[in-house]
Amino acid sequence: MRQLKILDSHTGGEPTRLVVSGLPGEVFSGATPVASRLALLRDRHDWVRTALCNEPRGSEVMVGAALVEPHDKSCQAGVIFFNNAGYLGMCGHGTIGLLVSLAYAGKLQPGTIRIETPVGVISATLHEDRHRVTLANIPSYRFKKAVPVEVQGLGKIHGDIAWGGNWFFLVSDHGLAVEARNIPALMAASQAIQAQLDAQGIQGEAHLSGGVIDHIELFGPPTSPAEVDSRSFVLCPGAQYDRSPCGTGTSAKIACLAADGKLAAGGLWRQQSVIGSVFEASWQPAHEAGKVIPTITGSAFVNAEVTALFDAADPFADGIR
Ligand code: PYC
Repeated sequence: MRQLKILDSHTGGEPTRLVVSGLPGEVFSGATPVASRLALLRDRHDWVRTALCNEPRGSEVMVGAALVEPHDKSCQAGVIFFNNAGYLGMCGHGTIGLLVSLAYAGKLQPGTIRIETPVGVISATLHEDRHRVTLANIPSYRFKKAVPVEVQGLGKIHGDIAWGGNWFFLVSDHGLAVEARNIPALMAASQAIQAQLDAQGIQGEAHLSGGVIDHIELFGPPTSPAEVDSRSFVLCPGAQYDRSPCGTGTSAKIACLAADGKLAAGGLWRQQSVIGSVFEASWQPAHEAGKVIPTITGSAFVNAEVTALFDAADPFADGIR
């Protein structure tokens, strides 16, 4: 019987389901770059994603992570992230979950490792408490500022288009309270914005993940300005919202703050999620002009160690597709 060994964790409330063994050999093997193995996973072995992120074993809130050998010899690990809708370029909360899960499994000691992702090499540091992780993301940047979009129910809103490992549309003038009790309205508004971006062909740069903007961020004032700088709701692909402040989304935010001169290199930004969890963020200049290297710090906790079983007689062993 096919089996996948899994460690589940959550980072600020957002789950990560890490496949630690059982992947198809051609996906796991470091013979080719991680970016090309994302294509192999998607085109030949998509059952891994659907089995873990779709019902009945998973759900639309689940983010999966396939731990693979790196091809880049400077790296100690490779990872491919996915969810119920498809594949992600990078995932910040998932990287934090990855390191904490590896530590739980006895495969990682506190310290820094380099990780090959489909969109570039990142580094990540496991702190001494084995829950806290700081990741240095891929070069992030703002592509366009204050793009106007007419959205039914919201009127004319404006969004920045920024890359933080996925493409984001960052909106502040939506007029909604960014609070947990308002999640249904935030979902509806962000999905309406997403639909307009799709309808009008508003995109990021095509050479990065095809340019498709598939994350919408709605910002609001923090509940406690002494403790955090901003609160956000993040719509992810697959019609779910991020329970964490979203690592790649916070990277996109940092890139916009840096571009606007609102956050100096090395300055601290505390981004709060709609459910109240917090990432601490900062940035350093990247080698490429106009880009920054965001650093994101958060904590994760392992909450299940599971063997996924695939009974040949089960019509939904690979998930409901
Ligand atoms: O933390 O980068 C992130 C993320 C992306 C999608 C869900 N979480």
